[in-house]
Amino acid sequence: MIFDGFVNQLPDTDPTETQEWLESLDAIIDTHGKTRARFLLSKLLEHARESQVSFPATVSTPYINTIPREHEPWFPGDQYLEQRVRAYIRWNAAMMVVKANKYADGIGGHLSTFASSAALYETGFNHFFRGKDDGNAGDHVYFQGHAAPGIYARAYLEGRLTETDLDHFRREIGRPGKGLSSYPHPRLMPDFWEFPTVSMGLGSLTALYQARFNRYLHNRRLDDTSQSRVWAFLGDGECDEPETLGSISLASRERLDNLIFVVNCNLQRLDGPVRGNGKVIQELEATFRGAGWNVIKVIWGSKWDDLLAKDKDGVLLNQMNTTVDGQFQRYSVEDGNYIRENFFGPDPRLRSMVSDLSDDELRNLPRGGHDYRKIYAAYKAAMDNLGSGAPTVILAKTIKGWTLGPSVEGRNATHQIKKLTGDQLKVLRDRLFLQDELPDSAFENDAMPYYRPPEDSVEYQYMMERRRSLGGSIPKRSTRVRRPMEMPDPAVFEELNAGSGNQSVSTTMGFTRLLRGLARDPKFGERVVPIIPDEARTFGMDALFRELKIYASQGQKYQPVDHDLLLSYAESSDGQILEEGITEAGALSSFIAAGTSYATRGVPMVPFYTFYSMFGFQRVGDLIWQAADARTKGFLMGATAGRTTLLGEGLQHQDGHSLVLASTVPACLAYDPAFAYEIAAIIKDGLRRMYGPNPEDIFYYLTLYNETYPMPAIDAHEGIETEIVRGLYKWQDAPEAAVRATLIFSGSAHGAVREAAADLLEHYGVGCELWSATSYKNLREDGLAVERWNRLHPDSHQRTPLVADLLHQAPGPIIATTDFMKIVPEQVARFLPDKQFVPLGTDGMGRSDTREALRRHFEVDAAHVVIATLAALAKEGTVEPSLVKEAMGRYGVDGDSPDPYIL
Ligand SMILES: Cc1ncc(C[n+]2csc(CCOP(=O)(O)OP(=O)(O)O)c2C)c(N)n1
Ligand SMILES: [Mg+2]
Repeated sequence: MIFDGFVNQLPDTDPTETQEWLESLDAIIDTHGKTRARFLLSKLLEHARESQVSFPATVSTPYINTIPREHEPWFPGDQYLEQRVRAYIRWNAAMMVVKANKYADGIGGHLSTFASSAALYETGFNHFFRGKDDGNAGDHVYFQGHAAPGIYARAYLEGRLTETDLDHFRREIGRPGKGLSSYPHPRLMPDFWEFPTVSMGLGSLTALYQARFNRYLHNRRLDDTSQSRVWAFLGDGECDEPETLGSISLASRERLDNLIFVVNCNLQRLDGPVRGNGKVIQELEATFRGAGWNVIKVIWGSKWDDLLAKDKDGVLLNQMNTTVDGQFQRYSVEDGNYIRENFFGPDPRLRSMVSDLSDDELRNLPRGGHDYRKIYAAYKAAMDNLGSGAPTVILAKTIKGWTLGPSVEGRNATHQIKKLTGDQLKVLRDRLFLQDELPDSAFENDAMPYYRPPEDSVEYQYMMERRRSLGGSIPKRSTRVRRPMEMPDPAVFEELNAGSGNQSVSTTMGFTRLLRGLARDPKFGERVVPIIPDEARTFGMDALFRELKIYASQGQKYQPVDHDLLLSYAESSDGQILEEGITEAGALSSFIAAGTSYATRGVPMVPFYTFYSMFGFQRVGDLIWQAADARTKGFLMGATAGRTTLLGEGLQHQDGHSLVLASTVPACLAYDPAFAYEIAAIIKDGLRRMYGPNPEDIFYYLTLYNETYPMPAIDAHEGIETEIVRGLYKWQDAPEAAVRATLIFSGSAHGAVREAAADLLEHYGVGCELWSATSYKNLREDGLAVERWNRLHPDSHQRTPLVADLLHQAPGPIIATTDFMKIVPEQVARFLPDKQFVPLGTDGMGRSDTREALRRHFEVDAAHVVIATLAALAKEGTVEPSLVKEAMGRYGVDGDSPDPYIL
């Protein structure tokens, strides 16, 4: 179809020959019909490709297996033993969910996802997935989140988990690290799960970038990743998430033949069919093929091969091609007679094809995704694909809830079914041929038995031998360091401590300087991973292009337009910068891959991901949550921060709430530095906490502003760096004055606050003490911890929150000004009950205007700090209330101007 009208434009060098070919085709259509004509054309294309006649790939193929029976490799496993092991795992996976819901009604869990994908996983476990016990990093396997029970069930069979552990599926409290979390969560089971996947779409996206990051490490000669494959197991419903398919073209562009997606196409999602009126496998095939992937369809089990071989007229193929998924789902729940009448029935040629099959045989014609030989062939082809440059997707057709019995299998409600009655359990047992292992007596007194084969059984021995030969059990998370990292020379931070003298610079520029310094460090430098989503010029980071180079797996095949400039656009296959283009989701996935490299590869790396702060927590908040789950380390740098500092950009660019959102992520330390030396102290301490002795699995969020001003030098007294990182420190004592107040600033708000302090002294005789609040999040978390401790230790000496301790002697009312929402400083107000605490912030939606106008609009400029301070002093009775009015007059503030919060 893609050739419509295309050949017309090309000269025909031999029209007679062309005419002969066309007439031959017409003759075929007339005598043998369109099906035959289509077959011959496909054959021609196939032949052309074999003869190296390059031809654009067609995006879809018939609804049959990509790998024909005659090309299937020899299956090296023991089919019987694998089937037994699979039956045990199926049983235990179902049992743990059913049991969990019996003892805690409503606790949830999923039976049907794993039931449909057991063979997909087990073929991987027995023959492909590489572990880490041989000292290498192994494969990276992203398990479909809802299939977790099956993965636990195998770990139980292998002796990694006990029955008590299984009984604690979804009952984690009180068993730190030992309860079984609902889904793959490294945060909760740090020795087991490696990759969080359950927020649909994020597993596939992060897997893709993991495969890319492996290549980055390899090309930069930091780790040999050539043996590691990335396997990502996805649901077909999950493919509707934009994150799932949104980056697949990157995988082919980057030639990620180390990446294998396995899509479990059970044709159902939670509520019902994924594509009742269409064919999801065909749709996905076209999408992935169009994006340059190697697509392997595993649709039909072996028993269909005989039928297809008999399909001389193409009627079966036609029926396969034209039956929609909703109807296939119907066939999965109906008996053999229904299938005979409706699928094979309408056409006598089709009907006769299956005349020798009984109804039961018809009903049991398996889907390809339940046929281990077909799966093995597909996985092997994906492995052999290494070197082709194309990533592989395996589209495996399955039945949701397979083997779980007629009340569950293929039902629309199957995803939500969590309970099975005693009778249903016996049906499952019989279906899995476990009568010997689990006789009726095993179910007496409502018992719910697990089954584990004895260690001297051939099944157990076989299963363990398979894993041993593949490098040990998985999933297994390890923090064993394979390539230790050295910390940077502390001198690199000194430069920022000196300040900028009279030169006006921004904190963004200060950070860029530090980043360059860190990357230049002879030992530590190679571990720095600067990540930017097409915004380097905005942040003034383009200066790093030439020096650090942009990572480009293919190198630079062109002469850049700015080649003669000092700061030209320089790409290189061993470049250090990940210039991601316009994809915050992709950039964050790189952040996760780099920031978990200490565990996934045993090679600590330090990502610095710098982005438009508005397009961070707000845009890709779920990925940031996932980063926390994955125990990612590194620095998120929210540049162009603030709702008034970023002038002119307006409503959808000016960020006044990323710090609020950051406060929702426990593993994230959030800072709002005002000065370059604060950034230096925070990053220095962050590196120590994340990568030093006793490392913590945390990451940092720092705001960076683009407003320039002379950076003050650090007040280099003993302990200043500790004061900065704890969240609040005194920046300037109050001058001698009769009336005094305390002004706190953070980030770019320091300008208005310092100006206000000067005005307050000059015009109103108020002396202000100035404090810099680098992290209200830290202060609040400390306050909450102290409050909790006091509540639970009523007999002990009661502790004081840090913020109360620090501000104990701060004079007068406290006015806290931020370029973020008022709720940011307000986080600590409750811990200062004896103080009048007035937050000034930028609540409301953004506007396009100058900094000055914006600060006046949001009432965070010097005038409003003065007014708020005088109002608070008046409330305390320290100054005359009339002073407030006087100040409003001085600054031209209209008391009846609209509230900026109003839309
Ligand atoms: C982002 C997100 N949205 C919704 C859900 C809730 N959810 C869990 S499983 C599921 C259906 C999954 O269907 P599919 O991807 O086809 O997987 P299957 O279980 O059929 O293999 C949904 C909607 C989720 N986990 N993540
Ligand atoms: Mg599905």
